Amino acid sequence: MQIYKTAEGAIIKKENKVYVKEVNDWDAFINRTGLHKALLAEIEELPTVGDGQLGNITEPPMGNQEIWASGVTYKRSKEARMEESRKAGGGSFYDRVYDAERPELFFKATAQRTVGNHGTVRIRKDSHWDVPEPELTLFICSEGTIEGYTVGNDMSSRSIEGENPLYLPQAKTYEGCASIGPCIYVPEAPIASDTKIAIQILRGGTVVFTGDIGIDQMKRQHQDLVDFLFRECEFPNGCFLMTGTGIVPPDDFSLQVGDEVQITIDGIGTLINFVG
Ligand code: DO4
Ligand code: MG
Repeated sequence: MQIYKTAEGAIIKKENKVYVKEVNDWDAFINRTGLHKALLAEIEELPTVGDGQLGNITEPPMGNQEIWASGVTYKRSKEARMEESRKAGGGSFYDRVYDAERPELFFKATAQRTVGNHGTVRIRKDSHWDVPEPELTLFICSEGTIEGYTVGNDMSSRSIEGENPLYLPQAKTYEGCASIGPCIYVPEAPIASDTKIAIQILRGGTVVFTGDIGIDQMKRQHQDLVDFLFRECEFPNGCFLMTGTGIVPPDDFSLQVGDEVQITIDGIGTLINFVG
């Protein structure tokens, strides 16, 4: 099942049927343990509509949740970051966190700094080397259980993070630094381990970068990341957690204003963003 957020409430898609539901409180609507089961019971009563409008939905599927992110969970991320920070002496920190029991977790964004499908993500004006990071993103309810999945774009400044790893919060968090959407995928069982993440970057209509990776290449388990995040933080509305990137473009690539970023994850859909 997929749930989309609209100005009026929610659109719920189950197989080839599309249901509409008035929702006044999105936080309460998604923050439920056993969300799949609860939605199954609710859709019985709901009117159905055509699926024509799904592609036009632009709201990120979030309310007052925070977005957190995990880092260096794929080998490619470890290697790219060791290389970009070598001159600054940061090389071995990424290596060590990749192998450590404690994962790298960082605060990414509030709703104010997040856009949805077809929204404009930004590159910082004081950065000259920027990439999107395509990441499977978990929705976790306040009880700490994974209830759904969405597509995430963890926009990152490689020049700022590479200058000094202590600049990570500035490389990662600024206006328009994150995108999630187009919906929350709420499966009956955890997402399939053969799920693929794919990215395409277009410049003036021409593809300038493509990449893909399977989520089975991730070093850590989703629930382990969640357990660390919930050790000393409470999330009264639940939260989103980006699970890290396994795709980093080559070092001579940087995003430019006007680029279009398309990230697709099996079962969820495609998140399209423009770079501003
Ligand atoms: O270590 C810095 C950030 C890592 C990250 O965002 C990722 O691996 O996706
Ligand atoms: Mg990332």
